[in-house]
Amino acid sequence: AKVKYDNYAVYRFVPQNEAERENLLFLENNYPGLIFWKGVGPVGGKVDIMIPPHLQHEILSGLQSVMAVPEPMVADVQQLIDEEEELNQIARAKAPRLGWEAYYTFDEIVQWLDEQAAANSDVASVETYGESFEGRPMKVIKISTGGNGQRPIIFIDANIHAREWITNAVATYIINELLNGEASGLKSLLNTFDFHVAPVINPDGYAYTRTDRLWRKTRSNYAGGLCRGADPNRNFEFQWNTGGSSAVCSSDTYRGVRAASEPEVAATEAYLDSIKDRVTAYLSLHSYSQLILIPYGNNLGRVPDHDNHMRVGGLVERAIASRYGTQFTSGNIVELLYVASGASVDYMKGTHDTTLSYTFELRDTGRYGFVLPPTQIIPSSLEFVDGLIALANDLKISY
Ligand code: VAL
Repeated sequence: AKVKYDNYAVYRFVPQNEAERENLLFLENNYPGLIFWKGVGPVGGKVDIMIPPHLQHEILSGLQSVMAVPEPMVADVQQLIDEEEELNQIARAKAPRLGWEAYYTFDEIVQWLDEQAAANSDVASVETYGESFEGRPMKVIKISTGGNGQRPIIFIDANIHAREWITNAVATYIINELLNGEASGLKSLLNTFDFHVAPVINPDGYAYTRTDRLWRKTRSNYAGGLCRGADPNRNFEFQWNTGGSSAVCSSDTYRGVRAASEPEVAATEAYLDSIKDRVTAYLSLHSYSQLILIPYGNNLGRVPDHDNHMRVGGLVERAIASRYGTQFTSGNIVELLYVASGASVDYMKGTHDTTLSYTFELRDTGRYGFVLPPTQIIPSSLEFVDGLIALANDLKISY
């Protein structure tokens, strides 16, 4: 049966001082019934907490005595989910084949990926580089118009977090533009770069979001099946378990029993290792918050080329805003969000010194959060492509 979120509400808190921050942190660490849409970061940072109806009185009246409690940002999460589902079904009835007016399932996405490679076999191929815990294929499409396997690679991963549906849709949009886009500014980048795009790197989690729309992690078994899954973006090898991840297997940020314990992470690391010297930009797609995030996510401070990441981030911000005015903000992960170790972007920066390594938090800023209506897929994709072109054009100067 589907997991339902009737009358679950999302509240946004902004701690004004360390004491308020500690209160929220206490909730994050001690109330497994709360689902943090956005975890606790610095004083002044937004914290979005989904509270089930049976806990609302207890949590809110407790908080009220120590800090301001706002109106809910989302009053009934199930209503958002139902609306998304309805829009999705209408769009799918009109266009059953994969497109960008609806969200598609894991099986549909990989089938489409294979079809694209077959139809464009002169420039594209799909590699199955691993298998998920439940046996689903880990697939990456590689697009290259020449250069004998020497060109620098722009690598895009998406949907490492299962509920962030917009990310696989933007990833397939990019693939489609690279292969079939007519007047697309993306296509000409293929004279300089190869693109490797892995649109769903958490296949089991994504499949499971058909049952639980807000599932985040993988689906491996822990504690004899009492817990399912680890957070794959807390499970990468570089400085694993150095802050911002949980040792509790039921937590949404559970780091796993060891680095790369998740087969999806081990396989992705191995694939990345095999192309490491050619990857010039690593872009990890997440949602939501409209951020362009710079490693590292643990508390070790700034990467040596932080300033270059900020400079390029600024170019990307402006390119994104030029389409609809959507505001993205660039900055370090810890500064703009929260501490998090074991992310894919840290792995690429820290282990392979990839020139540009970013996490993109796509739309929106919280009105819909993870449950972004499918009508926003095309605008999200168009503005992201504008940003991607700006990023690649800047990189191009060095090739
Ligand atoms: N937001 C991402 C996550 O929570 C990264 C940037 C840390 O995994």
